[in-house]
Amino acid sequence: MWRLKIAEGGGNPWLRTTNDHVGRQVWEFDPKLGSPEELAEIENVRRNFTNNRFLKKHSSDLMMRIQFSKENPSEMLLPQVKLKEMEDITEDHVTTTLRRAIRFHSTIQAHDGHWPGDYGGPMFLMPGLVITLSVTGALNAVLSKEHKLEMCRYIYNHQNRDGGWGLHIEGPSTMFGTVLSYVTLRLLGEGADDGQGAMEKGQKWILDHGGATNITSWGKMWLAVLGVFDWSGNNPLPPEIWLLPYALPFHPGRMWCHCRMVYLPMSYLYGKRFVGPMTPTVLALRKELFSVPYHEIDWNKARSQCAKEDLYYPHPLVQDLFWASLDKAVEPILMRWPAKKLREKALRTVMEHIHYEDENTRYLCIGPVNKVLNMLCCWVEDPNSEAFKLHLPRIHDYLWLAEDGMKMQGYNGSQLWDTAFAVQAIVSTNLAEEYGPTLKKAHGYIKKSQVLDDCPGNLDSWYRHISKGAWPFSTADHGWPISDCTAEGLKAVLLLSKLPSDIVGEPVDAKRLYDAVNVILSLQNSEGGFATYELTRSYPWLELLNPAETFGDIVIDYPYVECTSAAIQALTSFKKLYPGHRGKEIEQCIKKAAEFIEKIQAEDGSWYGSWGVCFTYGTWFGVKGLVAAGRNYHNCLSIRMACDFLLSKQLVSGGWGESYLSCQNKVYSNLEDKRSHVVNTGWAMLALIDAGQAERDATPLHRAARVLINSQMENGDFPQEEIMGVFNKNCMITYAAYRCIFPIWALGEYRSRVLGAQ
Ligand code: LAN
Repeated sequence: MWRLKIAEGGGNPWLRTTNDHVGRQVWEFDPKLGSPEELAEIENVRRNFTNNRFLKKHSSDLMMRIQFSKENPSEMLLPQVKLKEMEDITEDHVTTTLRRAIRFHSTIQAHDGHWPGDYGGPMFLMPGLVITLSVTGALNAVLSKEHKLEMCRYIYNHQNRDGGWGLHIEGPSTMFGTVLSYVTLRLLGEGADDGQGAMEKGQKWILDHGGATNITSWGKMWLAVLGVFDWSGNNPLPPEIWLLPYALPFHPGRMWCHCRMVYLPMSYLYGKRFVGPMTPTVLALRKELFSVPYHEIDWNKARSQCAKEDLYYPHPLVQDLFWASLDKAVEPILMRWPAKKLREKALRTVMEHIHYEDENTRYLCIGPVNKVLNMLCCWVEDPNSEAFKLHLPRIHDYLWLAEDGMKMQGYNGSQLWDTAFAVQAIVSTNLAEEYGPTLKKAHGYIKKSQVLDDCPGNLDSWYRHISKGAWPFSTADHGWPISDCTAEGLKAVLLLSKLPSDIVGEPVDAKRLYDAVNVILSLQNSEGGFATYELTRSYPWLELLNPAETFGDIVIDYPYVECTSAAIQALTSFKKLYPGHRGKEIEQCIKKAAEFIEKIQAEDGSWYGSWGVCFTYGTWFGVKGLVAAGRNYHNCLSIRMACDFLLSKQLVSGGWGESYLSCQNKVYSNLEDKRSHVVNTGWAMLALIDAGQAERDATPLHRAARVLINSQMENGDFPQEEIMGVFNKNCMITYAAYRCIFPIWALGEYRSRVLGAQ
């Protein structure tokens, strides 16, 4: 049976850690575990998922729930509340729902204090891992047959009816998703003819849509590495770009760190034209993926081809001209003596940056894409290197198991983020003292996850911002500082510091809070907004050079409403408790940040959320930031407009339900059949409560609270509905903990601020 292990390194000498692996979550298979009943229960949830997979594309994180319900059985359950149509909500209804919800949520807290959970969603991540493991010959050493079985299960479970696969689990089929999923299944041992028709349907989708020459640029790169696409069919990514002066606006050091960190190893592989070993599967794939014989493919044309299903950000003409000139004029020179010397130097520089990133994330790397690319580069540099060995055990940090199978996650987890939110949600209910042990453990997790030092060396030469005092999104070992994670972490510990320490544990040292404040202040851009990990270092026109057809807004780190609002909220809470520390600067910062938020509000009163779906998320942050900065319904037009906007989107049912299409199209879109969603309903309620809706007309809040109360399931959990996270405008990502956190938080505020319960 599979087991989720928390905060363990298993004594592996190739695992580095700064804090005893706190936050680490790894699934391991132990054939000795599991009674026949337990195994039958697991089979049952798997079967249910598969049978309903076209109706409900999102799994419900049941493997973890089954395990935790055994490890932390919940005490007596209070009776479930179901409100009848005409029945008024009483404080009792809300309190009972909250107690049941928090009790349930406490049973899925890990012993190190964080809330583990599924952070899957994108379908293009696992292929990179499997291709890397295949070409380095490490596939069988890293993945057991149970791993492979679960990975195949996952891919089959997410095949669309038309035979293709999407960019993410809920998306329509794309060439990127389909070719990479198909290739992954083949590398995991599936035949082109699997006997069930799934592989044939996948192949048919590919050929019907013009074959794999139509895959996106990232797909072309992966296929080239595997040996099923010629490197000349890829646009050039010369590593020499790293040798240019930083003053140039397109220097990679100025790019968004995720973009920079992905193109760094890609430029190494391109510069080397690395191709893995020819195997029978590789040769077979050359036949399966294209509609013309492999040797007849026009690679020069292939460079700029892309299926229309994949085109979210079509290359502007200037970009294609740029690639053509690099390909025809620059690259041929760089490949020959004497410029070849420069190439060698550039490749060495690139490798130095790769090693620096590996070392400073304990081989987790900033994300799943550069994790596997860096690992591959380390192997290409030296197959027997220590670096490669250090990479291997960290693969498991990215793999998650649910009833739909094993997936690769978008990060090594969302540990700190979910824990900081869960704390705020529980404290909002005014029932915090009933949940001392849960809060104390969570407090411990947040304390142990703060980043205590900057990266080593001269930060400028590594293009790194300071980290000391920051909170990461996942674990301290990952260690990349993020503006809003720092802010949410700080908000959570400040809230906890106001509760009795014998209940929630000792507060964080003031010195450490000052460090966090320092990080936040250092991340404000001159126009007042906050980006994600770093300051905005270049201009939006650089997006013209975004080569990734499936993603928007990836080239630079833009300021966002979420990050800016979180910074304001954290700084205002801090200022109240520590008025003497950098008071003037903090005040200035908040003022400019609030003005920025007002400036980026849309005409209809909404804010576009870039990291959650979408206008309900953005508007929650917009309102919350402005209210924290001292504005209110009466003195601020922005807040009034935001309330009108949210109220205009409330569904007849009383809830809100927003589709991922909002993100792509930047137009508010309801879920199909106008279904409501507990997470959107939570966000909208939180925004309205913050904006003082209760004083004007509490009816919309009562109606929304009713939806949340009635959605609660028998065991206190809430249902997993549609996917609620997003990145780069077009790719969705799972936030499994949100379905508990936001109903608790919204009902918590509703209880304490609308019903006025103490
Ligand atoms: C994340 C996860 C966390 C998220 C929040 C903190 C929630 C947000 O408020 C700021 C942006 C941030 C840090 C974020 C950025 C984009 C990430 C890193 C991700 C959504 C997780 C995965 C995604 C990453 C880019 C996926 C890899 C794909 C590439 C296109 C490189």
